[in-house]
Amino acid sequence: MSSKPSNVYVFGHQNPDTDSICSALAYTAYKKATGHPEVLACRLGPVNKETKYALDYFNVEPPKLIRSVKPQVSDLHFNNFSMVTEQDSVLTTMNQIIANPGRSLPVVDTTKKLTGIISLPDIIQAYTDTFRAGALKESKTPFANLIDILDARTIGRPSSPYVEGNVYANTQLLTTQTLEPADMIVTSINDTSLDKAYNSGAGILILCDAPIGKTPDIPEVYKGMLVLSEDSPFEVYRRLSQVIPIANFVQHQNLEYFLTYETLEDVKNNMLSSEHARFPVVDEDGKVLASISKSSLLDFNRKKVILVDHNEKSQSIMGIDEAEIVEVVDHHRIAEITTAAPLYMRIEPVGCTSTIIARMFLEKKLPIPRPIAGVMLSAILSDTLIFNSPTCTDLDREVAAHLAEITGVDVHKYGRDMLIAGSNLSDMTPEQIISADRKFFTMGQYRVMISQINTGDYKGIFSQLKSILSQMEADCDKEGFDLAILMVSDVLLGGSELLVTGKARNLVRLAFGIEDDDVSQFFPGMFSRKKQVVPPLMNAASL
Ligand SMILES: [Mn+2]
Repeated sequence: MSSKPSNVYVFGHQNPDTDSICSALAYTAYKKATGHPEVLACRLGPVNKETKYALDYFNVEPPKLIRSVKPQVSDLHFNNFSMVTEQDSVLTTMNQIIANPGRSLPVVDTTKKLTGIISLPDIIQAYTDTFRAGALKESKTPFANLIDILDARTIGRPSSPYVEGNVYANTQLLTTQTLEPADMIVTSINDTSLDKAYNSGAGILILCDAPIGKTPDIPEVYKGMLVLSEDSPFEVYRRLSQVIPIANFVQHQNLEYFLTYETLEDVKNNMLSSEHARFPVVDEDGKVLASISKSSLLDFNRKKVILVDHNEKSQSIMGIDEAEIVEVVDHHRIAEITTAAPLYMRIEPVGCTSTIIARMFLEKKLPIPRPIAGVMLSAILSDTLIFNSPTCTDLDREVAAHLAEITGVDVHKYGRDMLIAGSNLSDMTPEQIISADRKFFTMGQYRVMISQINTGDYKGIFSQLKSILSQMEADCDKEGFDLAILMVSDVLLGGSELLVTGKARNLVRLAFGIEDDDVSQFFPGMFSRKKQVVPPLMNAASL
């Protein structure tokens, strides 16, 4: 329908981190710069605090939040655009219904807004009603319908765009009868008592059996309008009952129609439970675009997607199986991807997707705008924990140095500020800090709870130390635990501070050498609860 190519959605994984958000933005910028205006940066979840810091810092709008790429009504190939207005005649409408499978048509106003639906059973009524003299007038029939359906020539003009008088046959008129100027007489040009019609006072004469190109002699007394038809009076009478507008037969209640954003899955289910066979499609402004039937649902465009920072469907968007993956740019393992058609894939064992995207800009010698350099740099600093992660490569460092030059930021200071913004403990309550990630263990005769929290600012914990410790103690008392430990892991300092409380303090002394009168201690290189905290405690508990 529209010539505008449909969107290609670019997004990272669910629960998006900074790389997923920033790489979607950066890759969209790259695609636009290489001649693909149809790409749209998206995200599958909320922007976390760290990412928000980065976007705000470089003044970049977050990508559009999307929930699903299931095919929608807007992805269908519409091919039936037939619709009528309430002014359209019964005959025109009937012909349109017959020409279009589905036995019904959308009825629209002059702005194409849906006003109702007309179906075959509704319109049949117009054919079975007996024709009365006042039928056209009562139905407010547009004069244009009459001229159109009689395929008539006219001499003179009607005084109103609507039929406002009665319709009579000349043969039924008494010689003495006087009609209104708005009245209409049907007769034949061969009628021997034509004078009676001309003198009746009626303002409109329908002259049947009128040969093409021949104008009848009009008596001077007649000042009205002539409607000339080649057909016989019998045929004209038959059609007159069909010139009335459909307005009175249109259904306005309980309309069944579909909106462009509904999924085809929902549409299919609704169609199955409906007694109708054809349904209008309405856009967000209420305008009718087309109409669809069950068979229309087979012909649709899959949504096109570009995955960044992930390639596993389980980490991707709802409906991914029904979409067309056109590209993947990622730095994770390849797990399970299968596609119907070949695609562009670029997977490199580097620390961050944005490292790959920045390299693509550089390979094509495309200038990198500062905000885009900023978000890519943020992604690299986030994914590599400011180059500290074992996944960080020389390429990440090289690319980051280049992006730092473009943005002019101090990489280490900026990175640290960003990580701290993302893991700011000062706006969390002690309860939130302890319960964010807590696991429970039974160790011999002891019951132990171990919480862990990651931060870029472990020192932030000390301002709340007392209230956190008393919360841990309260939890122990309430739930019958012998020991509570909180691991505050700081990726920048490369280790964890262990906060301990509870009556089984002897376990942490045996396992970690924390003396009974110390409430906390820092352990460089300690990050894993499972590998570095639990086993020594288990050993201590079994002594
Ligand atoms: Mn990543």
